Amino acid sequence: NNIYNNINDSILNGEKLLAVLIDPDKFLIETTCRFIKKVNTSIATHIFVGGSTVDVDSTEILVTEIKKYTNLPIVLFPGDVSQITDEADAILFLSLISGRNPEYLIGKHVRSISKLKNTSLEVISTGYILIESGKETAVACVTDTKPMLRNNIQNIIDTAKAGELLGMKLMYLEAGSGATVPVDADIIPLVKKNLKIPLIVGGGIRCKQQLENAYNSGADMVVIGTAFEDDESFFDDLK
Ligand code: 1GP
Repeated sequence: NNIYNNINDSILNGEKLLAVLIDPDKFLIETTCRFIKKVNTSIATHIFVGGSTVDVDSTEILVTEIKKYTNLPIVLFPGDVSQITDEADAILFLSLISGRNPEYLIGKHVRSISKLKNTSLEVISTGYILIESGKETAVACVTDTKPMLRNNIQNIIDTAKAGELLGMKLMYLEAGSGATVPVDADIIPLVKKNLKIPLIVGGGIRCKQQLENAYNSGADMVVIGTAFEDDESFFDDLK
């Protein structure tokens, strides 16, 4: 349980964590060396790999390539069973607890076991909560679920707590990749206050101020993908 334990240790030491999300579907493999060198010299602590729709095998090919250039932990953030590869260090075993689609609550998980049991991946049970963000995101579309309403904060708090009581080890508040607005800074502290497990926040974070807002409101880890994909100089802005 190295990766999970390290996350907890970092939080106990008052550190904030940043995961760079690489979506194999949007990433040019030829740019891996240059991109990962940027990641290595940035404040990033983790590399997440995954996406809502990814070609079979492209995750494994990309993770193998990324590993050549970094010692940072590589964590799968899979949208589907086909994205599981033993080349990574860990997998967020995500259950989309904001939705009511059984496939994303437990269905795909059952089908992943024949693959997972043959890997040495560290499996980290993660509650995944999609929150409305101003436009329909790929994750809502692919999972055929509705995001939780931003103004129904008590429902979001209770959903996160229910996930924790079910034994989930991380809780992830997601606005969706490329979201117009990130998860509301009013929601994050209220969810955090009610949880004992680490809180991840992602979706729509595009500038240093939004990153700091998420940390200051209680996010232990922030996930950023699109802003780095669009402009690699964002790594330098965060120094
Ligand atoms: C998506 O939370 C992640 O699952 C990252 O979102 O691409 O908007 O940074 P962005």
